[in-house]
Amino acid sequence: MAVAKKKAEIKKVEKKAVKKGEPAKKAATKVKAPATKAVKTKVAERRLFNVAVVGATGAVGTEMLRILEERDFPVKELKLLASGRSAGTKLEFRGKKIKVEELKKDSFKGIDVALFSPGASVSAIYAPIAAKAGAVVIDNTSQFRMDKDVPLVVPEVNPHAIAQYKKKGIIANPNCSTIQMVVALKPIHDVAKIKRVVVSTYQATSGAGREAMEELATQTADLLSGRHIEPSIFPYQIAFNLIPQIDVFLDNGYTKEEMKMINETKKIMEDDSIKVTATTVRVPVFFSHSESVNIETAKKITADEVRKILKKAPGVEVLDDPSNKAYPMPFDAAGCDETFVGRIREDESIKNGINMWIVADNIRKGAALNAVQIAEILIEKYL
Ligand code: NAP
Ligand code: 2RA
Repeated sequence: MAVAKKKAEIKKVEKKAVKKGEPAKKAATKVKAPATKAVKTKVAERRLFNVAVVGATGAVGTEMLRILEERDFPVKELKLLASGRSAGTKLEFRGKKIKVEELKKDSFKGIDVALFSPGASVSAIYAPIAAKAGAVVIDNTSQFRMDKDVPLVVPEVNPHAIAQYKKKGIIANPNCSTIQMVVALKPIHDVAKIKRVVVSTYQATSGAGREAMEELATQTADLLSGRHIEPSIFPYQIAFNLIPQIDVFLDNGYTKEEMKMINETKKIMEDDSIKVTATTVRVPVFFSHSESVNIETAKKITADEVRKILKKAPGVEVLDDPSNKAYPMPFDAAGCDETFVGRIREDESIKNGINMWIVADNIRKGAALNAVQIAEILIEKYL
């Protein structure tokens, strides 16, 4: 099973880095792996589509291939695109090796759906080219997220926004840390109206891409072997450390990652009145972002009511049994499709406050899975 394969892969990377002392897993908190039921959208009848994956060799791109295969997306031809650096390498899809091609202006002839994750500056140039060639682009980068003519979509929250894709032929996939937060917050907002959100994140190195994950592994091994390390992707040592900076600092003292969470939340929830403040932190974890989230609601809501609402919410799994030490952890969420929520409790310092802990696989729900879910709705309803 793909999830089991992914978990085995994670263990291999961690084992390589930390020769001893792999994190102990508690039986009580072990998340059951197969997970797509709640979030799987009905795929259209077997009409087949030509699909391009741009950034196919990256952390998000390779997961995209796994998810297209796992969810049996109706692919006719699959085109894999990356930079000239990895052109010619082969990636596997449905048991066949497909050659990666260099991204060029004429790469999109005959493509119906183009899944982009090559970085914002590349999407800025090539997403409009792909759209002009007739493909609908689903872009994982930050390039178009706040463009008023581009819908920013989380299928569990605002699937109706997909209809707006016709303006530019582009649909934006939100930032990973935003996606998992709004999946959990929207059902609460619908019942109790969220006035304010205070979020602190604990973001995995995979959020910064393939090379960033490798940096954590290499640094860990080097430090344990007494070798000198030189940070390259991250501004400081990431192994055995935390870095309270993700992306660049802006004039207001926030980082770009923090402002993404603030602005994207309002756009996806379609409510500019929600006040959001964020602190985003990189942690030495390979997969899954974790978030401590405090909300203040207009209407009083109890912790039990929140649990009940979230148990019914699409894409959410409540894992909240403190007496059995059951709460979500990044190690367990890796390879899963759900957004896990635990540590749900009333904030005793304010009248209408709730604290919670939200964990999801940033490469899956935070990127590739969300994009493929959008593609499923797109082909079912609009193409
Ligand atoms: P990554 O592992 O560094 O992969 C980048 C991919 O883009 C590689 O396939 C790379 O190809 C390709 N690429 C780079 N420059 C290119 C160019 N000039 N032309 C064509 N392809 C090019 O990064 P990632 O984590 O997959 O992230 C990719 C994008 O998705 C970023 O914008 C990121 O912000 C966004 N995103 C990431 C996550 C996450 O959790 N990782 C979540 C949401 C959104 P080569 O192999 O040829 O270098
Ligand atoms: C990160 N959310 O974790 C950002 C970009 N994927 O670095």
